[in-house]
Amino acid sequence: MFEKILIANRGEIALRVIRACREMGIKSVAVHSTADSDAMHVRMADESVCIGPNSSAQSYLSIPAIVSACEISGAEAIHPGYGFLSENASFVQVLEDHGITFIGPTAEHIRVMGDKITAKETAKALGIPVVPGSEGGVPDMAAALKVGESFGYPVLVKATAGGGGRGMKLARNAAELETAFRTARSEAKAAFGNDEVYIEKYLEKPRHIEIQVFGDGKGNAVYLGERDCSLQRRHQKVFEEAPGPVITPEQRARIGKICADAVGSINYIGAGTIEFLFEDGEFYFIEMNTRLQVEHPVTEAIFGVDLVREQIRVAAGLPMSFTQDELEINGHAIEVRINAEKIPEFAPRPGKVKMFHAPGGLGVRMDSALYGGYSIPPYYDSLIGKLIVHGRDRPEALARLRRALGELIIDGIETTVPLFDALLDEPDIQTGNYNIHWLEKWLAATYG
Ligand code: MV4
Repeated sequence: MFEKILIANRGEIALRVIRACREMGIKSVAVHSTADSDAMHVRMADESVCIGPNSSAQSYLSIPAIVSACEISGAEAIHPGYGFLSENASFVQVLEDHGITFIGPTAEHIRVMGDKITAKETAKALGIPVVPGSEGGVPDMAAALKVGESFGYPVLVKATAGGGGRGMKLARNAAELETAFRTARSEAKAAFGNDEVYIEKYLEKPRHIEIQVFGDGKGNAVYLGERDCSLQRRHQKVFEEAPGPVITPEQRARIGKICADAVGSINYIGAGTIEFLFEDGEFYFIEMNTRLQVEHPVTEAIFGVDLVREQIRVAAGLPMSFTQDELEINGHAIEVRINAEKIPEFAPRPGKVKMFHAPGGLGVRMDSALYGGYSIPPYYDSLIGKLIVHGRDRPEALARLRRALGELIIDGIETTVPLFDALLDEPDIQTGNYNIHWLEKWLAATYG
């Protein structure tokens, strides 16, 4: 096992990894920008290294700065958290060249899944159901119109280099497709330096269901159920739950086995998430994320596993500490993302936190790097905490969420907490009756 791990991240996820290290008897090294000298992850780690100025590009995204910090501190492995360098194949390649272990998948698996066409082709070849659409990239307008003709409208034009909703254009007929194809191409060229696009049948009212998978890199892999992350605003998740409120045990077992067999067959190592659109009882692959996700705690809650500990174990060449047969769902978990933002615009509101009090009690987990007197810097993501509740069933989890939100105190800044108080009053949220469009529609109806 590693003696020392460097965490190439900040905020709550850096704390999450430090905590796993400490329980495993592994020393932790924090890295930080000058803006983060007083950040909690620096205080909580065993050691820390300043890696650059405020901007992410010169600190948390700087490969040379992070590799130097790793060599200076003598850490043998790097955990990337989520975001930043977590899905950067060249970073993983550089670490390999320096004899540093990346706690995550191989550069090759990251590369394949980072290109949305190769990801979809790979998924399809591995037996995962995909959204009907073009075979790979669509080279020109004539080919685009042919796809529209054969699958029927509406269709969605997506950028190969996109993902997370960036560079998508909807077309409800051939005339719209002419515009959509052209603009998708030029926007993709401008945003990603790659104008390749592909086309899919547009699903009107799906849910976003993602399957958590985990592999040991030696052909063994498991699935840990699904998360329903349909409640999003501008492709940012807001509220996530596990299990999915409308997924049956049979649907879960079927898609889960397909996903676990797929990642096992490619010797996938570590945590992965296979994202699907779910409509009328069918799953349609859209993307795979080759990292630990923000919302991983809801899966940890219902399965009683520590996913970061498992990531570290398999990176060190050890087996996973459970088999598929030992994994059983226990109750229901919900996560809400607390952002330093003013609703309803979701405008960033960094600033000084005068007082912070985290809720507690049975079935409550607060992952946050806040403390009273902390100044949230304006340079990074506005996520400042995740409140995760766990109950024996969904109604109990919802009641616990309302109770925990009542105990939470974040004074001095505006946050998304009032949004969750309002959401909990909604019958559709209470019954789980929502899809990927529900939140945006509700925000428009509620706040204008
Ligand atoms: C789709 C879709 C409908 N049909 N693909 C948006 C983010 C990216 N990961 C995939 N996205 C979508 N792809 C087809 N063929 C609708 C969306 C979509 C969406 C998906 C998940 C969660 C929220 C969403 C909000 C708008 C659109």
